[in-house]
Amino acid sequence: DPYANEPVRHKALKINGNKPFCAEPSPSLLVESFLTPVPFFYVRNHLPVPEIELKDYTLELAIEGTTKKTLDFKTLKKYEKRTITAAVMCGGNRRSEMSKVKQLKGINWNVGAVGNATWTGVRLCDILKDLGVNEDVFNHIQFEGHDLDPSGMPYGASIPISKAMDPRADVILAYEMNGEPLSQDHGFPVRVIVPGVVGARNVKWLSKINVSKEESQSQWQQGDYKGFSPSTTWDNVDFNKSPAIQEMPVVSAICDPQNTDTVEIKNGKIQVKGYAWSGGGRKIIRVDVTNDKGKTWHTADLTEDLQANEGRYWSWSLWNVELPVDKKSREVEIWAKAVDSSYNVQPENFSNIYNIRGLLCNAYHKIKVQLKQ
Ligand code: MTE
Ligand code: MO
Repeated sequence: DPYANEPVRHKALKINGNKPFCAEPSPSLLVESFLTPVPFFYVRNHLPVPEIELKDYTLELAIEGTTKKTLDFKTLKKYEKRTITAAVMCGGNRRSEMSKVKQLKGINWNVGAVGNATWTGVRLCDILKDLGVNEDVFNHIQFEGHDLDPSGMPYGASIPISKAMDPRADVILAYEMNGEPLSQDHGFPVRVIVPGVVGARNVKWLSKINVSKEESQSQWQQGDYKGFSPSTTWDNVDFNKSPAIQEMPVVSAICDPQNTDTVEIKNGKIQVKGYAWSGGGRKIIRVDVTNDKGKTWHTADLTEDLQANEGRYWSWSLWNVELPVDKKSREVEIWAKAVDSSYNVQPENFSNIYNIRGLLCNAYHKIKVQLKQ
């Protein structure tokens, strides 16, 4: 069993799949702190977790498949040390809500396939500059992981070279998460953090960087993590016709209370908390919440990364709001939607953004709670 030696995980994680391991924290736990503690940070593995000893770790640097350099961990750490705060979100986060529209394929994530952490490591742009990469000749930076499928093929993904070479894009080869060496599940000893970009490109257990004219040819870049029209079916889908997801759209979720909870009224109000985030470094400028199906919107208070600057809002924002409720009603329906700095807003419902893989699930979050009488 290739999964026989998997790491021990915290009991608070709700398991969505065991082999490979996929798990998320409860929504209320998720919004308890601005930085997600490592044991509660969602895990999305596609393959068995590789066991790597620091002394054996190597990172291969290649151009069009030809190895140019091999770095060991010590040599990698000689590049300037950088720390960023960034959320990582799976492309399938909130899939369980989209699956109510129509059947789809994928892990049944609730709202917890996201976490916010500090990441310390070296900048990818520094390594590529050192390698003498000419931005005009190549188009993509491909990554491979040390995790292998049964045929020996590694997990792989790629990002556009413009993203990889831009110092302000803050793409990091991270060796620490929240100030500690990476845990085994989150990519020990080195993973890529591509802030603002779908989780799938944040390759863990990084083994190789390949500079290329082409995208990664992996299944996860070519045959998965792409969006489609609601009318596309498994019979007529053509993966070649959709681009791979990179930057993520604006999203928010209500985390506390949760759907079907019973909540207490205090001074005629109920307290509602959640998170909001947008891809591409776009800032969350507002979160609107309603409990009368949009007749009245209440603006939430935001907790955001005060260190972030123009176009580099990689962290999520946490939000909270007090909603005035009518004591006579037993049930309240709550909706939340976020707005980002490009004035992108979330779509109102899932039916018009449904896709067969259940990705980019960013419609209004809608829950129903009971009022404690
Ligand atoms: N990297 C490798 N090597 N193998 C993987 O299975 N999963 C990807 C990405 N990087 C994956 C990977 C996906 S789809 C996501 S959402 C994130 O890692 C999850 O990161 P986390 O487990 O640290 O939360
Ligand atoms: Mo993912």
